[in-house]
Amino acid sequence: MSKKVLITGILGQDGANMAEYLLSLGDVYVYGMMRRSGSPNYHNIKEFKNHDRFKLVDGDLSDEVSINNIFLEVQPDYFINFGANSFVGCSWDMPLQVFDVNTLGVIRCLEAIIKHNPSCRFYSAGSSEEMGDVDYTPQDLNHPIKPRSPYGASKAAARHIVKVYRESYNLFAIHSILFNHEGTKRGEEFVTRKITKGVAGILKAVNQGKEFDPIPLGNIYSKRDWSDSEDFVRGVWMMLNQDEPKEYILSSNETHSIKEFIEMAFEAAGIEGEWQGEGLEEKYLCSDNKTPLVVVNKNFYRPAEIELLYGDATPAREELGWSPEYSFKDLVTRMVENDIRLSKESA
Ligand code: NDP
Ligand code: GDR
Repeated sequence: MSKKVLITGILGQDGANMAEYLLSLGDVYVYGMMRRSGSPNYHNIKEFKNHDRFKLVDGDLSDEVSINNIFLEVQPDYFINFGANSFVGCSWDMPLQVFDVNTLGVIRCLEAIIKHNPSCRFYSAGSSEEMGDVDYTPQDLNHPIKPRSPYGASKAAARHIVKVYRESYNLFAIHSILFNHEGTKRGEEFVTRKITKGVAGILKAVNQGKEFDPIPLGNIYSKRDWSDSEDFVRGVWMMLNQDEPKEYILSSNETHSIKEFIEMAFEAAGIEGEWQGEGLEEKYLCSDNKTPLVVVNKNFYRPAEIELLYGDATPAREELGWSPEYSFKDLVTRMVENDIRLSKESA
């Protein structure tokens, strides 16, 4: 029998990748929830927006009425919550909105499930930001929850409430920890996309013999465990289709600094660079003519930073049978090539 899947955050990276993956499986109907906007950006869903097994529905995680109405209209078998205010950097500026969407929003989804169909399977995206100032490496599911940002705290609270609802109402409800994952649909404010878009812009300027501004970045020494979002949505679907609602970490089992990402991104574009200076004066220079490609700007520092994230996804690999297709190098190369292609298309 065909399955109906309701996905929040459909215009974002993971929502769009999950919808694309599910539509490719066949016999799955996907309902993508988007919040109202005067000028919605359909870029991430343009390949399947008019697919006959896909439908957009209007709703907002901060609005209980809309979630209930959508749930009743769709009657989903699976409810995947990828909607969130997902940018850590802005979460100090709007902590109440972040908790409303990322934490209370999860409760609103769970309440709709309890009221209307407790057999609906629920997935909500947890984050390595919950781990925070880490005690040991690599981090596994036993690692203490020590968030360093309002965003991390909002996800940690959501993690606890999903567990409470799962145990209290016997729901198939999962909040699993996802380490950083990126890709060609990544939002432009996140550091990886900011770098790859910047690299593409610099390459275009160089090819046209024009001047360019260097990419301004904050802390280039933090380390992240980066994967490809396309690999993760497969893992999430595997988690949702187990016999029991067991939670798994998804990660690459590697960690790399922002500096390494920068080096690999410029290399993918055929631009050779070298580091010079320290602290706020540190720069990545073009090896040929010493023009700055990347500079440090303290405006991009955060009030509190997580210096190292490095996940252990061994249980997901061994028990779920999940394994990623894309390496760190594949990820960076795909993102750079995509942004170079987009920069050629733009005027
Ligand atoms: P994105 O920021 O790309 O997508 C989030 C989506 O949520 C956006 O489409 C946004 O809508 C939507 N949204 C925001 N507020 C609301 C609201 N009030 N009601 C309904 N929808 C809303 O994030 P990702 O796709 O990268 O991440 C998906 C999920 O995974 C998020 O929960 C994120 O916190 C979590 N996560 C992500 C990781 C990563 O590295 N990508 C790692 C760990 C967890 P709009 O398009 O209108 O802005
Ligand atoms: P993160 O991703 O905070 O890990 O959250 P982000 O790309 O924003 O930052 C990663 C690291 O890069 C440093 N950094 C910069 N970050 C941004 N955005 N812009 C800059 O200019 C810059 N310069 C340096 C940051 O300080 C940080 O150390 C992502 C999101 O997808 C969350 O939703 C998700 O939960 C976590 O990953 C896991």
